[in-house]
Amino acid sequence: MSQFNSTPANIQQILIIADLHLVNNEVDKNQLFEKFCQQAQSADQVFILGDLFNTWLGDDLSAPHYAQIVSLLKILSSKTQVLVMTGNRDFLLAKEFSRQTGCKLIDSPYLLETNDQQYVLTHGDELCTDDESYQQMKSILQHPITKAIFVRLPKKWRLKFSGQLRKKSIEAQQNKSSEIMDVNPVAVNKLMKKYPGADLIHGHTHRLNTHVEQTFTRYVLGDWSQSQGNAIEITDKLSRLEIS
Ligand SMILES: [Mn+2]
Repeated sequence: MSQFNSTPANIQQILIIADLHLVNNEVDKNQLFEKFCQQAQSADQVFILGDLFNTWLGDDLSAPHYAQIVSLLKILSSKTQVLVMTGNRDFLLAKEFSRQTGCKLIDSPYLLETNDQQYVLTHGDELCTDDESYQQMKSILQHPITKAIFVRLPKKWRLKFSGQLRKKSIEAQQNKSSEIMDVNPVAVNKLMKKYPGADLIHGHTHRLNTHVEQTFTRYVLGDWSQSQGNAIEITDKLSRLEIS
């Protein structure tokens, strides 16, 4: 579902990140995120475009597991508006996460309107249409009925199931060419036709780059390593930030 969101005229700075794939015991990356959160307190809006967490198996199970990150988000959202889109790793983020962190969950695609420009924000995996087996799997796993059943399963089962799924996904990726796992230009054009004049910002592919197309620009966010993160900053113009 599309959302139309006017950003108030007094917005000075918007920060956008994606694909941190935070893991509870990866101390360095968590510290990098903490550093980002401190810098981001002075922003007017912060967008997280999916896969903030490496896995999210339901708010009841994962919120306590990621207690440190949850508290960082809570502090950040007390200073600025934090808008979170789910990715393919953390698509089970839900109401209780939102309540505990003060972050607002947003649907994809999200139309961000500033005074100067419109941006379509999305995680990006739905644009990887060449990867048919992935899309098939996604339509099953992220179906509202599947999600409703999964979050009600005993915690032990959920942990076991996600471990098996992860193993399968790693195996599947090894047999796919790198083109298949990138966005499909036809899918991108189809999306952008609905938003004439807007530019696109997405993550998921971990291929940090800026692609100037005929009618729009596609900004791809990169993933975060243990020693370096990246963000897009929108003020009266768009620029890239490095977090290290
Ligand atoms: Mn992803």
